Amino acid sequence: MNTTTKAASAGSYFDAATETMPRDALQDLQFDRLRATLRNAHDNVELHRRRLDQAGVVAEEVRTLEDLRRIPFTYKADLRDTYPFGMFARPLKEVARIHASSGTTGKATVVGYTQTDIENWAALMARSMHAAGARSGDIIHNSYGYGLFTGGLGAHYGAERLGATVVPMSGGSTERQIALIMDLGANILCATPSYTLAMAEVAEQQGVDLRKSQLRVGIFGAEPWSHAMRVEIEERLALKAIDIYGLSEIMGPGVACECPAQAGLHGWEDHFLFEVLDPETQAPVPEGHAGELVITTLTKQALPMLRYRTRDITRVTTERCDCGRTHLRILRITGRSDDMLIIRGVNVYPSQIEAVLVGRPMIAPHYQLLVERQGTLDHVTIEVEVQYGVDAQAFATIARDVKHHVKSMVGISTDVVVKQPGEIPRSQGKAVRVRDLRPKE
Ligand code: DLL
Repeated sequence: MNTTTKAASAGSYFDAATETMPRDALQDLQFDRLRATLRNAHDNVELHRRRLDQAGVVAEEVRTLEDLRRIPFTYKADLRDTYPFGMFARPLKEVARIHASSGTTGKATVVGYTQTDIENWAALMARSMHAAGARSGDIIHNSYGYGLFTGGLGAHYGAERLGATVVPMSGGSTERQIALIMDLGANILCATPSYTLAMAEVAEQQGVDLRKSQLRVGIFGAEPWSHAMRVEIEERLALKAIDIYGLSEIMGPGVACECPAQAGLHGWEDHFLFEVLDPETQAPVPEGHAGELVITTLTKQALPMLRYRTRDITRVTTERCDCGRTHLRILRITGRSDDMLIIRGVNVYPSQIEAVLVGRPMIAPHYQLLVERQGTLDHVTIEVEVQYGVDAQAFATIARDVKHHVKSMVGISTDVVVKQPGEIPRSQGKAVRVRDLRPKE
């Protein structure tokens, strides 16, 4: 019987034996599972076999971090090149479910799960939700999109496993969402942070005070969000806003999740091996320094991933958390390296600009960045929206204020366009923050 099953039969999703395991024991477990993963990948996936053989990596001999670093990387492009099922380590008759992420260019990335993968995923989502503060008996309103996106079904199975009552709402129909949150007495909200703010806005227009709902915890993720956004959400909904991370190539939501200490997301190291590397040199960065998160799956059957280059930029710490959990903490994902803008030599993530905008007087927490090429230089226009009731005479002052603060806090010169309430498109899932109009090279 594995530990998660034990936890399930005990009716609790705090699995102390696993979640507070001493780090050396955790590392031993990781290397045992890594060898099994390497065997699975080597024996069942052509692409992995070729690369591992070329690099001379033999599963049985991988025992140290140096050995780990000899394992070749896997990229999103590998999934596209082997579309749709070329990286599956199991025949389709053993694949119980498919998910896919659309991606901005070309083909979707298709991922697959055996029944055991789905059970592990549900258990990790239940663990994440429990860490966030959700409990058996809670009513969980799930606004993550159902369908090929992993958010909806991932949270759904986790909530059921936790022993909660799920309201499988999906995204959209915002007015109805709000009525159901109020009428059914949801305690936990699962949604993207941007859609949560869109819901808060509609609720205010309807004269509904979400602060008076039964909501206690929000489990928010699937997109980068700043501390300022967290403060805004916590104020407008009167709940504790918890950050959850995941990606379909690795599993879906529940790869990492915050506990109420809100001091980083516990990355579940019994199922995943995390590295933070300098994206250019590929060398490990010292603990606490920013780099690209690289993840190896340790228990996935249908789609084992070796050193997957997530493109997500973050920092990690292995210091023990106040909650007692020993699993490392991923500190807020700043953004994806693909989303990084280089504005006159300064590297900028949209979330850095968000941190300046959200919470500023007179503007609403909805924005878009327009990036254009002017001659040889990149140029950013920030589109912000005023709060309801702000007089048009204030627009020029707001624009000056935003421009000044972005310059002094992020270090880039921008143009600022101030828009009327409702003019910036609202998200129903992942927000589109950047409109990149630069010519494609
Ligand atoms: O977004 C899975 C998910 C669903 C996570 C619901 C959390 C909640 P994908 O669609 O494959 O999967 O997108 C994964 O989204 O590589 C990050 O760039 C970004 N992302 C996910 N969670 C966070 C987060 C889901 N908490 C990509 N903070 C990832 C910042 C996040 N970025």
